[in-house]
Amino acid sequence: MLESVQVCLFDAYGTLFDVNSAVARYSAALGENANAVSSLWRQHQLEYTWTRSLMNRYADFWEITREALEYALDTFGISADARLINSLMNSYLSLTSFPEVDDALRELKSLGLTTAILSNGTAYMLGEALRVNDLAARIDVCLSVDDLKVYKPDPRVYQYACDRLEMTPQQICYVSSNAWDLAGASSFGFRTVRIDRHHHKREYLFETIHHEERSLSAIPALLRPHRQIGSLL
Ligand code: LAC
Repeated sequence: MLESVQVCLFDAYGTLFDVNSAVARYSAALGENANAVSSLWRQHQLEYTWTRSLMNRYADFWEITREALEYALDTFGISADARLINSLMNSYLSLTSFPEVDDALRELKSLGLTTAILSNGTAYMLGEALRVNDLAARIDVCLSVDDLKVYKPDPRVYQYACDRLEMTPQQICYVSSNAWDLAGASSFGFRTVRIDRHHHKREYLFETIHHEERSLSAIPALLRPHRQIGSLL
């Protein structure tokens, strides 16, 4: 299924960047609920992307991320002074990338593949995350839903990637840790690789996922055989 792949297209948050790293830096200030805050923050951040898309009330991912953070802090009765909120939001701008990301991207590029991001994040958020992790040179194209004002998994988002990359869906290998995003990408027609870092159960079983791996480290080996065949032709 991966023979035709020319581009490795990555989801950003949760796939390249660890969304829990924002709160981890402030666990002392957040106390025993730090992990729960992080999880509720992420859950509501995503929920707001879906509800706002359905309601046709787009707000960019930065604004949505702040709304979800305020809700999560409020839920746990953490008095949210502006300083803590600003610190956590700034922390979200510099999320830590997962340890294997740099090497995996370098290997994919050495195979002659194009590396790209398709994310809900704004261009500024993505640019900062790449910059602080020293990954900017590893990504050829960085695409944000902000250009369309609608969130994943709306098929228009995946179509936008095809248009911008000038590729058919079959030429794109989409890599994500987010089940709902992978379902959208697979339904659209991309080749898909699920990164299951935390041993989550499969869901959206009506969609085909072409490969499942524990980390990005496995992806170059999936694509290398096809690149070698391609170069002999
Ligand atoms: C993204 C979120 C959904 O990067 O993880 O688009």
